[in-house]
Amino acid sequence: MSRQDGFVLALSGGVGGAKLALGLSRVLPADALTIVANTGDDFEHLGLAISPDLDTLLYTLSGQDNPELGWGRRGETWNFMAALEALGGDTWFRLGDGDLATHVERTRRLRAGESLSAISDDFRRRLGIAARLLPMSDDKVRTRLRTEEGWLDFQDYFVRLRCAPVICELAFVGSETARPLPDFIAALADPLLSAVVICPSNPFISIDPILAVPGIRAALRDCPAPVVAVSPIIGGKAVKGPTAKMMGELGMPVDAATVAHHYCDFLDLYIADEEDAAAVECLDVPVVLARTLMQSLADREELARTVLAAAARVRK
Ligand code: FO1
Repeated sequence: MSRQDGFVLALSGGVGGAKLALGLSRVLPADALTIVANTGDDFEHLGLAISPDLDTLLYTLSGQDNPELGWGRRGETWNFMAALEALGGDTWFRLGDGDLATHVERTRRLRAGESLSAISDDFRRRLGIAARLLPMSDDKVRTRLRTEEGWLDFQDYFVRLRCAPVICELAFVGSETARPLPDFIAALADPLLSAVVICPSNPFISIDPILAVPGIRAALRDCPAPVVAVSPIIGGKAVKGPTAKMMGELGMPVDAATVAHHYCDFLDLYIADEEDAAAVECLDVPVVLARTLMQSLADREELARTVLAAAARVRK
């Protein structure tokens, strides 16, 4: 199968999303996968433009991801951090020596006037990644969280404060005027599109910023291809990160069904873990149960095959 026989569009953010994106990239033909990355986590730090979810996908899809941390590069050294610490610099957001090259070069090229999408496409080609990798927009969108201590920028909440503050509300600053990447919107209406896969990412901080870009939610509702989401919840808990904590703080039931409800206006199929069979049995949307915990490469590929086979059976 090549792109002429159909292609898959995956929406991803964070570590869980990147795992399934890798599985999809290994079971699909080289040019049959396009991945859209959340950029709401992006921020400027130490004068550098940092795009964590794009970088997690770049490193994961090129086999350079750091399996212990879930972010940054494998075999990383931390000389820059040590030297910065000695100078009294800000080291709460850890930048490895190899990872630093990504931020320095991206910042240089953005300042030279290149778009985030053009830089991302060049980086993925240089890293030997066949899948297309698109930011959700070339315009700046920044996730902010209103907590009991006031509004926080995303990385302050997620890294500096380790997701401890209780959240009341999220905002995606800049989303109202952000333009979706033309290739992203075009893909959603492309007759060759065979499925849209919403990866098992945190719905609030990784997928909602993508859905907040004007036109995306409507394009998903009108999409000719099946839209399939994979639950990021297993056994009523998040595999990693603050998804379950955020659900509780936002007054939602902490279970796999909550995510399906969150996407209900455009979802055609929900892939939930076998452990959550009871939680999802009354959903309006069709459900396929699967083993969704991805610990090995084989798990990533197996879940990708399950998702694609289930999507192929959806009748729109
Ligand atoms: N996450 C942390 O918990 N601590 C860090 O020091 C940290 C540094 C970091 C550097 C580059 C990068 O691309 C990601 C990094 N992350 C770190 C993860 C990042 O905050 C998250 O990956 C996303 O923003 C949410 O998934």
